[in-house]
Amino acid sequence: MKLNLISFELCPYVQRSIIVLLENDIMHERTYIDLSDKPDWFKKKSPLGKVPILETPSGILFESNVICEYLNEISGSKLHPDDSFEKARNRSWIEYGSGILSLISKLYNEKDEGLFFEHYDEIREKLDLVTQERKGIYFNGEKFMIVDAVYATIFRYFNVIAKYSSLNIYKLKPDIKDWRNSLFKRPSVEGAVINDFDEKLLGFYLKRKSYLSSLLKKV
Ligand SMILES: N[C@@H](CCC(=O)N[C@@H](CS)C(=O)NCC(=O)O)C(=O)O
Repeated sequence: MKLNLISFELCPYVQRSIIVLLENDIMHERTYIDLSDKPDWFKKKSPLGKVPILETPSGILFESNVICEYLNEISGSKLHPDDSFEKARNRSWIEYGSGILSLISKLYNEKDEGLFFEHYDEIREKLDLVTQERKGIYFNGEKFMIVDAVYATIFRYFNVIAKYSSLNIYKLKPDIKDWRNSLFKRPSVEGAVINDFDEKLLGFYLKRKSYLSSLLKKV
């Protein structure tokens, strides 16, 4: 079955889909587009004008959660717990992760120092809370699942901030750091982004001319 994921290099929702593709060894192609210059063919294919979209022989799918669920289902459903309550609980925390992604965009656009640290503390508290739900090296224990893919993409933002500034969200939070470290040992997580992702995300952060931009410098 031929699958093509329409992608954007820096998108965390694309990354979660790629992680699920890689975890399931699903053969696929990826077509990267520039969101600031969307091709006409993309506008016709994507009902929301957003990535990711998944082209399948049966048609187009959009919304990363739906794409991840579909990819998981066609591969034996191993990236969700079997138990209905646990599966629903995972989905709850996946939604929570998407909420954190919205806060992250507030964070990198914020110009005011005080408000920046308000967003930062809110994100740190939320990450602390979800980390307390973790039952082992991964969210559900010893098995990596979709919920882990979602948080890996969140941690990647803070890895880059810690690399290019003195702001390190993991410093006072060893549990969050442990989860991050377990996730970044997975080839799927490593392989979900382009080689020069860190530099490109740094460039994206710097362009915002926000408070975060002022903290970052190239090393
Ligand atoms: N809820 C959507 C969110 C996807 C999303 O926001 N994608 C962003 C890139 S990360 C996008 O395509 N934005 C459109 C734009 O920038 O014009 C999903 O989970 O797939």
